[in-house]
Amino acid sequence: MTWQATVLTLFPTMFPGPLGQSLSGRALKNGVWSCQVEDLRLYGLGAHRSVDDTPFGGGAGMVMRPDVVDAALKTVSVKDEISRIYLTPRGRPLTQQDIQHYATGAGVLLLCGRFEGVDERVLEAYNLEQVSIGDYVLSGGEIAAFVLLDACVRLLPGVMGCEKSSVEESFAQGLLEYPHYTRPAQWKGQWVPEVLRSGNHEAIAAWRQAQAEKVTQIRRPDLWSAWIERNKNEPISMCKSA
Ligand code: 6GU
Repeated sequence: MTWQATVLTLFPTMFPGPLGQSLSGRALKNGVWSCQVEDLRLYGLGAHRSVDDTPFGGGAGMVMRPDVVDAALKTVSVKDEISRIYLTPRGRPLTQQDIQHYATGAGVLLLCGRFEGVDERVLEAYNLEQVSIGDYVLSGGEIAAFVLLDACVRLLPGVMGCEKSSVEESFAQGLLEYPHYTRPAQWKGQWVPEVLRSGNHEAIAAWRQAQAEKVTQIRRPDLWSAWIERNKNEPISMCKSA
């Protein structure tokens, strides 16, 4: 069963772009996922295939017309059960939990806006989920679409191999990851922490857990508070991993 990505964009040649490389590229070739791209320009109006217009109420920029976006959404054929998403800095922040939800579903339909945005009425009419990838503004939804798709595709069965369990990595348990080291054991006078060379797997797991907690506390007080809250009923060690 192929995981189905459908992207509606004014820049169809951008896709699959970086996702045609490396692990996601191989998975695409192997039919683990598909990337159907729909050119919004084809639904534009008049001789110039116009897709946008000036905002009611005035102000800077252009807004994508609801009739144009509607025509495109009506035409694309996707399974009923896929998530329909509009990528926008006004959306709810995307989390690893969302990614796991999308990746375990049948696929996603992604509407990429350009200009100032898309007319609100068509977003409501199709009840699109509105999702943002962070608190900064991109010039369009396409790069956000790459981010969302990359994060999903790497979780699809067979894509990542067993390099790393997706259970162990950052955010899966709500903490940032512990630091990594490889050879040489001493580099520019700095040793790899002794415990990691000890062969004591229990001690290594405990050290990594402590490091994960420490770095989360320092860099992400928001994640740390949430983690404390979730684990406050865990007796003695809060170490649940390893
Ligand atoms: Cl999803 N789109 C755009 N244009 N800018 C963003 C974003 C999305 N997420 C954060 N900034």
